[in-house]
Amino acid sequence: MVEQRMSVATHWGSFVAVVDAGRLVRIEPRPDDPAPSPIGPGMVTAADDNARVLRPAVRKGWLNGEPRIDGTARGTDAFVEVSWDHAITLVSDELRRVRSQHGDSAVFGGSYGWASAGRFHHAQGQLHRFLALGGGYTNSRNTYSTAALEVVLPHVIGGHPWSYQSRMPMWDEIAENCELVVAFGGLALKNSQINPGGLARHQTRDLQRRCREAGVRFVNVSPIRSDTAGFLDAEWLPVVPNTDTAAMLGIAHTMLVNGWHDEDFLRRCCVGFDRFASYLTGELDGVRKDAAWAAKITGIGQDVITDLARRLTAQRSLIMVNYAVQRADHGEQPIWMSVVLAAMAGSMGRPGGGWGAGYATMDATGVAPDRPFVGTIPAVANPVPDFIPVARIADTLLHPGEVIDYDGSRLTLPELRLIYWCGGNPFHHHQDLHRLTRAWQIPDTVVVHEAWWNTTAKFADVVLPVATTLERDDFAAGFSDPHLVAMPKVREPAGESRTDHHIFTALASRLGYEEEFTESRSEMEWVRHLYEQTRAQLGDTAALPDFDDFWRSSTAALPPSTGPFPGSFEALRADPRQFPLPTPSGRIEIFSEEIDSFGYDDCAGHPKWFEPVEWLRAELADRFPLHLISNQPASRLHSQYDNGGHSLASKIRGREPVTINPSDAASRGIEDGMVVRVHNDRGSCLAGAILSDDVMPGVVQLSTGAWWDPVQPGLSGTLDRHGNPNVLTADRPCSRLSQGPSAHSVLVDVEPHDGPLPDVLAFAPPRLAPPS
Ligand SMILES: Nc1nc2c(c(=O)[nH]1)N[C@H]1C(S)=C(S)[C@@H](COP(=O)(O)OP(=O)(O)OC[C@H]3O[C@@H](n4cnc5c(=O)[nH]c(N)nc54)[C@H](O)[C@@H]3O)O[C@H]1N2
Ligand SMILES: Nc1nc2c(c(=O)[nH]1)N[C@H]1C(S)=C(S)[C@@H](COP(=O)(O)OP(=O)(O)OC[C@H]3O[C@@H](n4cnc5c(=O)[nH]c(N)nc54)[C@H](O)[C@@H]3O)O[C@H]1N2
Ligand SMILES: [Mo]
Repeated sequence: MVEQRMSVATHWGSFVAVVDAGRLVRIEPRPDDPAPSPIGPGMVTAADDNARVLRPAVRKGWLNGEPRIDGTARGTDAFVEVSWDHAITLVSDELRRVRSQHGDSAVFGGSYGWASAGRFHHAQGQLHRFLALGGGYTNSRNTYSTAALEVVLPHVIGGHPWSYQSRMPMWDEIAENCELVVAFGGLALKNSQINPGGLARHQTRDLQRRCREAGVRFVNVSPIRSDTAGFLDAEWLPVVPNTDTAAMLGIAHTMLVNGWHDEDFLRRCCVGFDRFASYLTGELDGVRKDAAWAAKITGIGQDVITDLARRLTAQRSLIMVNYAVQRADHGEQPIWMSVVLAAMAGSMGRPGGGWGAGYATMDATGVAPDRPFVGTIPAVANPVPDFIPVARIADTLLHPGEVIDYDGSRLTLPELRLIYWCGGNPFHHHQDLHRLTRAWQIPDTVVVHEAWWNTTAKFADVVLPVATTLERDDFAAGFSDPHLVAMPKVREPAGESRTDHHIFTALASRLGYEEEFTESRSEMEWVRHLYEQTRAQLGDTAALPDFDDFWRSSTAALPPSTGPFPGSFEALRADPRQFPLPTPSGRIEIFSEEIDSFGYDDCAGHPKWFEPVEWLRAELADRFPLHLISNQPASRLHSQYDNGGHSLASKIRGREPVTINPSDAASRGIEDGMVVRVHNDRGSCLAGAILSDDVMPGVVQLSTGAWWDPVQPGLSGTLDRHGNPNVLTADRPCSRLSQGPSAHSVLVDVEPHDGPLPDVLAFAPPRLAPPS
C-alpha cells in the first residue's frame, strides 16, 4: 500500500489528505497548525454519503408542466434524473426564454453564500462571470454577516466597508500596549476556526493567550459566558440581548458627567459630539441616558457601568464589537455607538487601543491587517444595474415593484423569474424559512448547483451536481492570510458531478459564448495562469517559486502588508488636517449630516437607543419569554458539513443541541439530553437540550446550520424535526438604512417534546421518480 499525502485547503484551515489508490482514507491536521479545526477530518464520511447528488435531477412537475403553474410543489415533488446533455438543454433554453420574455434583470444571480476556498473554482465568481457574459443579472449587495456594519461604518469612519480591518489594532499590539479590552459579544474561539478563503495556520488562540499573559484584562459583555475562552479569565457581564447600545450609552453618559471623556480628541478629530451629548443628557428627548437608565434596560448593574466608564478612560482600553450584535433589529446602532464610545474613552489612535470589530469572528481578523494581491477568476461588469439588499430576497419575490429605502436611495424591487443559486444555501441562511418558502413558490424556475441534497437542493427545479473542493485542482489564499496553499484534486468527483466551471462552460457553449467564458483555457491552465499572474504582480517583493515548485511544496509565503493604511486613527489623532478620514467632514462622524438627511425614523443622525421589536422587555415576552441566540455553530461552517463526522457527533438524539439555563429548564420540566420543542408564532423545531449556566437566564442558544427538515415541506409553520433556528427568526430588516438581516432579535419558548420522536430525514435524498 502506497499512501499519498496531498494538500487540502478549506475555510476551516489547511489539512493533509491521505489517499490510497485514489481512495480518500482520512484528512489530518497539518503538523504546523497550532490549533487545527476538527471540522476537517470529519469531511471524509460526507464525501460519499447518501446525501450526495450523483446525477443531474429535475423536479417532476417542472419537467412535465408549464413552469409557473406548480411552484407550490417545490420541496414536495419527486425528482427525475436526466443526462447532462438534457440538463444543459433545459437550463440554457430556460435562461434564453426568461431573458427574452422578461429581460435580463428577471434572472437573479445574487447567490449569496460562502461556497468553498479556492481562487479559481469560486462558485459565485464563476456564476457571476457566466451570467454577466450572457446579458447580466440582478445581483445582491452586502452580506448576511455584517450588512448593518457595512452600510453604517463608511458614514462614520469612511472608506471601504471592510477597511476597518486594517485600521484597528492587531493582537500583538494589544498584548504589548493595551490594559483593558471590553468585548461586546465576546471573542468566541469557536468562530476563529474559520477564515474566508482558507488559512495556513490558526493563530487567534495563541495570540489571545499572549494578551492574557501580558496582563491584559478582558470583559465579556454577552449573554453567553463561553463567548470568551476560559484562559482569558474574563469578567462576564451577562447582558440582555440586543441592548448593547443602551449599555454603551450609560457608560458614555457616566464619562460625560464626570468629565472623563477625551475632549481634545472629540474636538479635533470628530464632528457632532455636542449634539450627541445633548441626547445623552436628555436635553433632546427628556430621557437621561445615565447608568441607572442603562442598568434597567441591560440588566448590567449600575455600579458596574459606572466602574467600566472609569476604567475605560483611566487605562489604555480597546472597545471591541463582534458581528452578532449588529445582526439584530437596529443593528447599525451598536456599531456606530461603539466607535463613539471609543472616541470618548481616550485610547482611539493610540497603540493597542481604541476601537475594532470582528476580533475572533474569523482567524485572520486582528492577526494581520491585510495581504497582497492574489489572482482570482476575473469578474466581468454586470450590464444589469439592479440589485437588492442581500436579505431582502423574500420581500423581492413577494412584492416585486415595491419601492424600499436603502442607504439614502430608493430601490424598486425587480420582478425575478429565474433564480440561479450556486455556492450558497438560502434555506440555511435566510430568516423565517416559512416566509421564504412562500416566496420561493413564485418564480418560474430555480436552478441550483449543489454537492448534497440539502434543503435548497430539495426546493429547486433543476439540481446540477457539483464536484467538491476535494475533487478539483485549485489554490487558496485566505482573507488577510499571507500564504498560498495548493489544492490538488485528491479524489474523483462523486457520481457524475462536475465542477461549476465545467457546467458553466457547457451552458456558455450552448448559448454561444464559450470562448469568452473560458478564454480558451482548461481548468488547470486557469489555475496556473492565476498563480503566475500573482507571481508576476508581486515580483521581487515575494519571489514566489514557479508554479510546479509551488504545487510540489504545497504552500508559499506572501510578504506581510505593513501599511500605512489609509484612514488610520493614529494619523488622525496626530493631525486631522493632514490625515483626514474619508468621511464628508474628514473626521469621525458622531453626528452624520448625511444619515440625518435621509430622514429615517429608524436610524437618526447619531447613535440612539431604539427598543427592538422582539426582546426580553417586549410585551411579546409574556407569551415567548426566552430570547433566542442563533449564533454560528462550533461544529461546522454554517450548514456546510452538517453531514460531516464532527457535526453529526455533536447532535443529541439526532437533533441540533439547544443550550438553556438550568433555572429556565427546571421551570419547564426540561432535563439534560431531552428532546424539546422550540417554538413561536412563526414556527417550531425539535432540538436536544443541554443545561448550562454558561447561558444567562432568559436566553436560549441554538446554533445555525442544521439542515432544515420540515415534516410537511411547503406547508407554512410545519414542524422542523432537526433544529434549524431560522424557522423561528424574523425576516425583518435592521432598519431602512442597511436593510440587513436581524437574526438575533427573536423571542421563543421551549417545552419538552411530547409523543413519539420522528426520524430526522434531513440527510435523506428526495424521492427519485422514473421519467414518464
Ligand atoms: N439565524 C441566523 N441565520 C444566519 C446567521 C445567524 O447568525 N443566525 N448568520 C448568517 C451569516 S453571518 C452567514 S455568512 C450566512 C451563511 O450562509 P451560507 O453561506 O449560504 O451558508 P453555507 O452553509 O456556507 O452555504 C454554502 C453552500 O454552498 C455549497 N458549496 C460549497 N462549495 C461549493 C462549490 O464549490 N460550488 C457550489 N455550487 N456549491 C458549493 C455548500 O454545500 C453549501 O450548501 O448565514 C446567515 N444566517
Ligand atoms: N465555527 C464557525 N465559525 C464561524 C462561522 C461558522 O459558521 N462556524 N461563521 C463565520 C461567519 S460567516 C461569521 S459572519 C462570523 C460571525 O461572527 P459573530 O457574528 O460574532 O458570531 P456569532 O457566533 O453569531 O455570535 C457570537 C456571540 O455573540 C453573542 N451575541 C448574540 N447577540 C448578542 C447581543 O445582542 N449582544 C451581545 N453582547 N452579544 C450577543 C452570542 O452570545 C454569540 O455567541 O463567524 C465566522 N466563524
Ligand atoms: Mo457570515
